[in-house]
Amino acid sequence: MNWLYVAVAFHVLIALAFVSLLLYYNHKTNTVGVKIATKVDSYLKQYGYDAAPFLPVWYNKMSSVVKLNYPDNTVCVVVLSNRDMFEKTLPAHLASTTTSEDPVDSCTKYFMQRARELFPDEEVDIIYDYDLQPNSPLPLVNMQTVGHSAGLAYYYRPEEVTEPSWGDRKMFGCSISPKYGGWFGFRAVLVFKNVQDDEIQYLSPHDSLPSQEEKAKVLELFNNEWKDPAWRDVVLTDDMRYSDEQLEYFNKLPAERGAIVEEMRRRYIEQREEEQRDEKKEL
Ligand code: B12
Repeated sequence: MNWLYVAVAFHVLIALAFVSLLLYYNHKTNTVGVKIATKVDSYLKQYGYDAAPFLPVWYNKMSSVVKLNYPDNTVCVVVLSNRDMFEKTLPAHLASTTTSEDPVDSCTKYFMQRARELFPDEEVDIIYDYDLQPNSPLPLVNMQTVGHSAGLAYYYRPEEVTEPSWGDRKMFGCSISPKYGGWFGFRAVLVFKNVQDDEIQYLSPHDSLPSQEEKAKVLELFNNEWKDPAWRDVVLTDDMRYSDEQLEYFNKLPAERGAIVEEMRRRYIEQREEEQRDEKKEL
């Protein structure tokens, strides 16, 4: 009989240990920073944006020149755009606005403000990829290092290549995501100024190009032939590639993008009118 009690007690203990582990794991993965980023990501996903959390302390330890001036454990969320932002969201945005602002910037601003409204009780600063420091060519935040510290995209820096073919030439670094390759753009950082997270775990980004040769190759492509999509294609992401129109748009200088924008706006309005005519016919 005694053995029966011991066996039951033993099983109860195992079950308790298992439940505590589950609770601990859930607590560690469901921290306030993760919850906020998940809420932002779930809302923005339908519009072609992805979001992930990071802390200033992670970013500042890496970023040697451009610092984020917030307390170490302030919850920050980085947002990038994927092909769907341009293909699905931008046309409707173009048809609904007459702003002279850069269309992608205006569209992103609109959705970042909607994302901020999901948190009416929080104070949220928004930093855009194009925001510069006062009287300086330096950005307010180095988006590629942000992407690396949030685990979204590995930032390949020229300093990582031990025997560079380019010698002393100044080279720019390039971020590659395991999900999108190079077919994405960093857009913004949301800083939740009054929210601190001491529990969130740092997740390092996946290094899709582990060899020295691959690292050197992507940097050569990005620096020598950035209009050619080869650097974006170093990781296979077939259904995430930009359309020809989107690639052409991002390969042009902002001042030269007007014709593409007008064509997209015209096409969207025409499509909508056609859909409305079809709906009327069905009634
Ligand atoms: C200024 C700028 C330019 C300038 C100068 C480029 C440059 N990199 O300096 C010009 C006009 C030339 C340019 C051109 C382009 N750009 Co540009 N540009 C920027 C911008 C606004 C700032 C870059 C910058 O000045 N960084 C600051 C310097 C100091 O950073 P850094 O040299 O990398 O040094 C950092 C690292 O060393 C880091 N660090 C140090 N130690 C460690 C250790 C670790 C582990 C890590 C992770 C980091 C790290 O610390 C430093 C920062 O403090 C960024 C957006 C942004 N806000 O970041 C886009 C950005 C870099 N550009 C981008 C792109 C795509 C382009 C273009 C292809 C044009 C286009 N279609 O948009 C071309 C291609 C350039 C080329 N191949 O010649 C993308 C890159 C995306 C990617 N996948 O990497 C960005 C991020 C914009 C975006 N919205 O996504 N660009």
